[in-house]
Amino acid sequence: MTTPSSSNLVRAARRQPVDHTPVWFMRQAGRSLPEYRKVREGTAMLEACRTPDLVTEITLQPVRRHGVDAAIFFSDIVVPLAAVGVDLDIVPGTGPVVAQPVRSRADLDRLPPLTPDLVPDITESVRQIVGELGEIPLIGFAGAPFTLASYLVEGGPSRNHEHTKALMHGDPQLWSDLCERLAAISGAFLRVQVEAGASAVQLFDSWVGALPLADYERFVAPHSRATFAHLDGLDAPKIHFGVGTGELLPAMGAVGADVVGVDYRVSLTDALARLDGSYAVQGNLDPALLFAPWEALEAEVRRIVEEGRAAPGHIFNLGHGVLPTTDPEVLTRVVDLVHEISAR
Ligand code: 1CP
Repeated sequence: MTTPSSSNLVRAARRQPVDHTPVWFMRQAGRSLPEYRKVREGTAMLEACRTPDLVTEITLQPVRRHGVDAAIFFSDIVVPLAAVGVDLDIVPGTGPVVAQPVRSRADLDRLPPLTPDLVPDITESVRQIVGELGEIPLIGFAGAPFTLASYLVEGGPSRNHEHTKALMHGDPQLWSDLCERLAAISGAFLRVQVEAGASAVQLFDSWVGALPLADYERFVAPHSRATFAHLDGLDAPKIHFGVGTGELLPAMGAVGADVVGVDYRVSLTDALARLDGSYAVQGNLDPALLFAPWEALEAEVRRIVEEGRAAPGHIFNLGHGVLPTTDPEVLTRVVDLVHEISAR
């Protein structure tokens, strides 16, 4: 009998043999789905993330529709920050906006630890989802310290991360103390999800590709490692992903990941050479190619599945999230194609 922990997704993550290449999509739940837009009507994003029946429905929608090999928990990387009391909002069309940016030592007082009693709804949502999913695994997730810090320090989405980099280099001790708190918060958020039944986790360091390797090693890696260490003793493989991280792939694997996410700027073949066979990989179709004619898209999917055969484990995904205007029928067709051409 298949269980979530013996599913193709978990097996690929553990570099074990699979029946077919497992596939899921970052941001598979969300605005590309009419059924998502319908149930979200009239509910703000952060409120939706804290309402178990809504979280359950939205998490399951892409599984029902596309037949993907995993669900990803419907939430946001800033949910645990809001849960510890940070005054922030997710503004439609913009993203997370923080009322008072974190830039001084006194600001750290606004980042107390995340204890499970602050997020009973997360436990309830995960349990409910896992009950509905049966043999399909649920991926829990959190934001990595650098990416969370970038929202807190900048006050919102940022192109250049100038305040973040200025703080990192200008006051390394404050930076380190900030990231230590964020690692504890994110680590606790991951742990709550796994203890409630998530079968794997993904740590998103979406914007860390903005850093050179030396800065990554010095200012980021210890804190991402500390985040993953919160899962010690639990049996859930760890996926680590960021955008534009071609130069950082081995360093990102080394913080404790089982699977390294690869964006579309680096081929899986090149990524595998850089990773030296030590990790499974996830990726890496350019989300913009979902808008190309089917023949062109099909050729790319085939190429990626083919390149993934050389990996010790391959989870098919996009190189970043589904764009909101994507035709969801194309996503379903990609799932079917990946399953068909990778069947063993
Ligand atoms: O009202 C809405 O529908 C808001 C759009 C939206 C959605 C659907 C946001 C705001 N977040 C989410 C859900 C979400 N966020 C998921 C859902 C699960 C799934 O994949 O199906 C996940 C995994 C996230 C994680 C997240 N939030 C990341 C990491 C992933 C990535 O895309 O790199 C990041 C960077 C965020 C911040 C965020 N939240 C929302 C937006 C628009 C953004 C990005 C803003 C920016 O450009 O900085």
